[in-house]
Amino acid sequence: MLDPYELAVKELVLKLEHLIEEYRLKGMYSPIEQVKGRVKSIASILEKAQRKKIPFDNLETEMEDIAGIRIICQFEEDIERVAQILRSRSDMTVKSVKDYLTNAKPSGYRSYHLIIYYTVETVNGPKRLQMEVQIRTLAMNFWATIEHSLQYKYKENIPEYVRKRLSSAAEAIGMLDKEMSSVRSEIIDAQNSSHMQAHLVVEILNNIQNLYKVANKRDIIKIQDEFYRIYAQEDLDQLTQFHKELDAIAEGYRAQGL
Ligand code: 0O2
Repeated sequence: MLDPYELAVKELVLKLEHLIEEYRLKGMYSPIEQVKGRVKSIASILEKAQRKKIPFDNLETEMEDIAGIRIICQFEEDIERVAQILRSRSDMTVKSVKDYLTNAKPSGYRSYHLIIYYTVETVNGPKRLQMEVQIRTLAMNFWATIEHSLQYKYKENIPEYVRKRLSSAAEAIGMLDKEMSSVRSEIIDAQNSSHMQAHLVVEILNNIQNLYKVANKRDIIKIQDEFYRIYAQEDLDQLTQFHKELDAIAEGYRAQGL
């Protein structure tokens, strides 16, 4: 029974990781920072079925989180953006939403959950499954991971003093997310510049490597030295300009070759 769920998790993680790559290759900020996925363990499925009195035959319809995807964002604003991206995708349909951002759980848990329908191809043809997608910030995830690990130890009976600490930690996490949001645009600018710089450097080095096949060695060494000089200045504009000039030089050699 769990096989199609394994496939669904693998597919969605791959697709969403590819989305992150696409944003980065285009020099754009990715609202998704990390993606994780899991199929619920059999022990956990049985425990939940017992707790919620779900008959075995109804597991697939009544247990919505047999397959789960967790999307981690840097900023709280990214969560809504990611939810929009998922809503607009043609490979899934949103069944329902649980907004624990505006309505945090009494424990302090905050996250945005979507239950989606997703179809996988199996040897018996297409199979439509339900999956739970949890979207939260890095900070919210930190809190939820720690709190979840305590649930294993204490089950329902987390001691009062620990519960209080967790509750104030949840408030601190909320404030941290707000603080980070207030400098979001500066952080995004800095991250975009650093991704763009890394991308430009790779392109320039590829160009120089290609020039080795066609240009004379003395010219290439001059170009290489110029690259080192500009690279050391850590100036994105100069690097962009150098990249353009190098493109023109490479084009010149290509034309000569024709
Ligand atoms: P797992 O796989 O161990 O994470 P529930 O009745 O609360 O068990 P329900 O009604 O199916 O679950 O939906 P809900 O409340 O949206 O919870 C679904 C999942 O959200 C949980 O999965 C957790 O992963 C996460 N979650 C919900 N509440 C909390 C919370 O207070 N703390 C933490 N850390 N996570 C929470 P499971 O079933 O616990 O399984």
